[in-house]
Amino acid sequence: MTIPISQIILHKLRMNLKSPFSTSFGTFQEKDFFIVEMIDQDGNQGFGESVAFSSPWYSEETVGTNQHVIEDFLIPLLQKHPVSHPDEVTKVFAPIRRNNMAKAALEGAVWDIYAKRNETTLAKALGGEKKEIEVGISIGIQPSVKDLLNTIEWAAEEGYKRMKIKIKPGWDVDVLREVRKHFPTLPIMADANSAYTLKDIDHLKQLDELELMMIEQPLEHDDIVDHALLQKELETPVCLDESIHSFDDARKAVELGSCKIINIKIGRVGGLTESKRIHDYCKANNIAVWCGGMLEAGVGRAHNIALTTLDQFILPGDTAGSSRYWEKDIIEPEVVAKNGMIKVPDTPGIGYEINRQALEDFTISKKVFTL
Ligand code: OSB
Ligand code: MG
Repeated sequence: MTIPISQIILHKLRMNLKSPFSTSFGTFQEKDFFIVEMIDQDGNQGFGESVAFSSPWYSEETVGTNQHVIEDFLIPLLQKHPVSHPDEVTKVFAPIRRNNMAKAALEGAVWDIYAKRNETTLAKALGGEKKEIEVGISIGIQPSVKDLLNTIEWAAEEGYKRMKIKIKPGWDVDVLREVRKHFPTLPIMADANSAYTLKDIDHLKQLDELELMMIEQPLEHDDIVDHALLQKELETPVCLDESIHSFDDARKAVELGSCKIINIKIGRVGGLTESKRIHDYCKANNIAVWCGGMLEAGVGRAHNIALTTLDQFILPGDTAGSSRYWEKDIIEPEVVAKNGMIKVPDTPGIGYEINRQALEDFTISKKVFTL
C-alpha cells in the first residue's frame, strides 16, 4: 500500500547557537535551516531536517540550493511517484544528481511517517536494537589552549565518551600535546575538515605519539586517493567525513585503504536508506562507523539517534544533548545525554514531539505543498 502523503510543509527556521562553533573553514553562530513536515491522509505527521548551512563551506549545498531543489525537483518527483516504503525514495530521487542534504530532509520525513503508520519506532523500522546509545562531543577551535582545556574538563565531567577536537594549521600538534598532557587517558580524536595536504605528512606524523582514536578528514574534501597514501604513513587511523557521499564512495575508500573508520552523516549521503547501506557494507568489511553531526536541531538529532541504534555504530558519535547547542530546542522532551548516554525513545517514529510554539517562534518563512 502506498503512503498517502497529502501535504508537505517547508518551515524555514533561524536559531542561534548558544556559543559560536569554529572549524578550520569558518565559524557558525546563527543557523538557518529547513524542517520538512509531511502529513498523510490518515493524519500522521512525519518530520525531517535539512543539515545544509547558509554558506557552501562544508559542502556545495546551502539553504538556498535546498529550497530550489526541494521545491522545483524533489517535491514534484514525490507528487508523480508515490512510494510504499521509504527505501523507494532514493530511487525516485535518483534522476537528480547529488543535492544529498535536500533529498535526505524529505526522505527522513517519509521514514518518520512510515514508522508512525506502522506504530513502531524509527530505530526499529531501520533495524536498530540498542536501547541507549553512547555519545561524544565535538569541540570547536577555541580562543586559547586554556579555553580548550576548560571545555574538555567540562565535557569529561558531563560524561561524554570521547572528545573530538577541531584542528587547523597553527592549532594542532602543540595544542593536542598539551591536551594529552592534562588528560593522559581520555579518548580523544582530531577533526581537520580538510585543512592539510600531503606536504604536511611529516607534521601529521607527530600525532602518532598522542594515541588519538583517529584523525578525521585531514585532506581535501573530495579526495580518497591522497588519503590512502597518508593512511599508509600514519599509525593513527584516518576517518573520512566530507569525502563520503554514497555507498560507492564508501566502498571505494575502503577498497583503496583510504580510511579505517567512516563518519556517517545522514544528510551528506542522501538519507537513512543510503546510511544503512553504508553501515551494512562497513559491518561486512569490519570498518567501524559512528554518526556525525551538523549542529542539528531536535528533529535531525532524533534521526541521528535512531540511526545510531544499528549495531556497527560501535564508536561514540557527535550527537550531544540539545542543551549543548540551544537555549531552547524544537522538540519535547529535548535530547538529554547523561553520562555520555542517550536513551532511545520508545514512542512511534522519531519518538519526540514537535514543540509547536518553539517551531513557530523560530520560523522565518513557511510554504505549503499539496500532493
Ligand atoms: O566536520 O563534523 C564536522 C559541525 C559543522 C560542520 C562540520 C562538522 C561539525 C562538527 C560538529 O564537528 C558536530 C556536532 O556537534 O553536531
Ligand atoms: Mg568532520
